[in-house]
Amino acid sequence: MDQATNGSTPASAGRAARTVDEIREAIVEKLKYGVGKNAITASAHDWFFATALAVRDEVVDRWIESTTRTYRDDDKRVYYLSLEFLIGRLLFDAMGNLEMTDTVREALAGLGVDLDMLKTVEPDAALGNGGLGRLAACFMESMATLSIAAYGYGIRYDHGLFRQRIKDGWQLEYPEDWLAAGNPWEFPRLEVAYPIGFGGWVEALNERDGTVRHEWRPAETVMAIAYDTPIAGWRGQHVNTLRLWSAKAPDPLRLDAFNRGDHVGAAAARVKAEAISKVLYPSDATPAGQELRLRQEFFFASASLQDLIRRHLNQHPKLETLPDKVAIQLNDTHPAIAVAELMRILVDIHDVEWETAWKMTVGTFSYTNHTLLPEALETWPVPLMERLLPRHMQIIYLINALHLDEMKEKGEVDGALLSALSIIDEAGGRRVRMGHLAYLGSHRVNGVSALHSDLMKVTVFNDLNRVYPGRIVNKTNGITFRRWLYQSNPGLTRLLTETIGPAFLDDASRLTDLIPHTSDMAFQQQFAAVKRANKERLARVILDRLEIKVDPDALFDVQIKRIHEYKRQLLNILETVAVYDAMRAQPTRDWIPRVKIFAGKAAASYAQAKLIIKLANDVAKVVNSDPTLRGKLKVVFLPNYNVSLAEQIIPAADLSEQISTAGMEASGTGNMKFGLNGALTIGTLDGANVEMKEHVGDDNIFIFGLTTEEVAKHRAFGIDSRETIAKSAILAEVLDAIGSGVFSPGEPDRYKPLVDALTYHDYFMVTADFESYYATQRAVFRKWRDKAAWRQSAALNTANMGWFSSDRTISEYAEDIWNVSVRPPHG
Ligand code: GPQ
Repeated sequence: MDQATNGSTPASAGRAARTVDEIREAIVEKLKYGVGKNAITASAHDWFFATALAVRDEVVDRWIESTTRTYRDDDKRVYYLSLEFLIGRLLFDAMGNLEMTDTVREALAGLGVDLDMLKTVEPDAALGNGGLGRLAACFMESMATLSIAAYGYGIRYDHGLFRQRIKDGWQLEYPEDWLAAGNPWEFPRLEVAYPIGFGGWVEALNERDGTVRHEWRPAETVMAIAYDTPIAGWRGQHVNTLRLWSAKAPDPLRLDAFNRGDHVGAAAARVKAEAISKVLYPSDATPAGQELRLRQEFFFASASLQDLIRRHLNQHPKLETLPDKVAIQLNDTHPAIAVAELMRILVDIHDVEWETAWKMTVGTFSYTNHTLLPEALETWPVPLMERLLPRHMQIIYLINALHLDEMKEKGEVDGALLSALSIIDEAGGRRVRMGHLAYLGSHRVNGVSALHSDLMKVTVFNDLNRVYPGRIVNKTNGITFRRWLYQSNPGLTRLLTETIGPAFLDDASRLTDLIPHTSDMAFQQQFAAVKRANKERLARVILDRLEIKVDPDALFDVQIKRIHEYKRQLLNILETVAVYDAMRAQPTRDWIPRVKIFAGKAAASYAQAKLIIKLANDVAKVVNSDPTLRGKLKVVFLPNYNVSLAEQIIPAADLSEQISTAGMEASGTGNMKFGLNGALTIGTLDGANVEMKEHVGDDNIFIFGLTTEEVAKHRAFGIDSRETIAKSAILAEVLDAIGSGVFSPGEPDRYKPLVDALTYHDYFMVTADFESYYATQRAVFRKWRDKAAWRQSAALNTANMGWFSSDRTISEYAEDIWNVSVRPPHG
């Protein structure tokens, strides 16, 4: 791919690129002195490690340069605080961005080692659940690409998102162990350690000048230890740091207990302290789980603030310049406690006067909201906050009192309005609304698509938006094209470079240069050949993993994402069953061969979502073994969905399913990845689908279903759908089949919870949208039959997806929110 980008071996950042011989030598040296092996004893993993270390050296040179430059130029720094970074594998990211993939491949080939085999050895860093975490990873890459001096701050979980196995169609969760064989990318900074307090009490000290100073005396302390991973931008022109915190007990052992023979008890305090960075998203089904989650949030927020303030004071005499030199982005409310923690640090530790401190805080923070779903909006019980973070609770009360006083002064006297504006939710047990805290503590609050940002203003933040107008802005999400096009689809990247030249590699908006070519038959054929090759590759993966044979000429219809009722995998399954019924009824019609591909994880405690996975697998079992279909329909559920699997599936997709209930998907980012790789979208007018439709044009996207307003009306009217079902013969037959055990022989009641939910309280409007979805799927087929029309639309999706580059998104954050300048990459 590097050769495709440039023709000759490129020289990044003004340095001479390493030759094949030099890289080979470097790898062999790393194998010997970094890993302690030689070519005879080395395993695949050893080769991976040696290669990663050799590549890492190249990154580190640029990393140190970038850090030095930032310091020298006194650049403003951006801190992205996120409880999730779903970064996936890093070897191809680093090699690709340093434009050394082909060189490394050749160097390894000379040693008899296959680079593509090494790729599969690297574990997937799954420090995130889904879109929110992957967005943070794309943003890290784009911030480096645009030479923004940025740090990612998060938690170094020992165990990322669980590994999913499908047994008899059911999801089983197993611990994931990404660090088991070591991590070549990280630099432990054991000396960068901050104490993080929990519990205890607050001491009020009377000062001589009559004021009162508060000092928090925590009962418990956990140390936060830094681990740094360099993140290189495109063409290696800038490298940033992802700093992840690991929890460590201040004392390794209670020696007295150990000597008494209590060998387990001696380690108890340590186990409790270190639980903080043990696992991503501990289940919050229990009070202990909830408390651990809050401890995680405070742990990483406090460590990050201590670290960035130390860095600021190292370089600047005054703390007051913080908002000029530092921007902190809160990725959802998970780090929102940082608002109170910064106030504590400023007021209690650095003696900054309250009002000044508050202005500094608001000037420094901004907050991104990623959902309107009420159950996902974080609130913490006041008693828990008081026990775990007593000083922060006081500070939150004071922020709230001053805020409500100001509102009263402005003439807001209505009790109901004031309680809506309050940080404390008084209804049903007192709770702290973290969204309100984040909103008040930020100068900008953003949504992640135009529709979502608009809805924020009329739903969750309706009242706050009225009293603080102009604070909410929109920043439609984006994806990094380096991973989601250049790396994952080298065939298409090569074709694009040959067709329109390499300008789009640095400036995604130049993809529109492709538009005139999309009607050219020869180009269409080349475009289709790339897709076909990607589909053959995916067909092999499916055969290897599931022993299911799929036809690469079939329409690959794909829905891959977290399993959730609002994302409506169920709607897709219902349509699959409808097609199955139709095929069985008329087996000799000229059915278009189709493969339905699903992948995704359900939260371990989400029973309904796990049942949807089981249904997809049960339908697959029945459909795939039915000889009357003659292979014209196949259903595939690929287990253990993760970033690497997405990289294999997306380039092979023809149809992208983005079918959430309108108003419920904040943005979606998978939708953009599919469009970029030349899949057509079937989707609702939800999240960023709305903007994708504007960019690709109505003829190149399949839109169906209720709009947000219609969903609201329907819900107000009632969600009993018996009448809707009765009106649709197809839907009635499908539900009857599922409800009577066609897919669960021997256990006809297995799917009763799903069928009942759809029939009596269809909150997600699956039945209401079924007919429209079914009809639109037929329109998909009509277009598919017209090869030229389909190919042109597919290519137009690629051509018009440039705006959805995360470089565009990050440029907007830089200008409107962070007030930093960007330096685009250049070849
Ligand atoms: N999102 Cl609140 C998550 O992945 N996890 C979360 O906890 C929340 C949101 C997603 C959201 O559902 C998608 O629509 C967005 O595209 C994505 O965040 C990034 O903004």
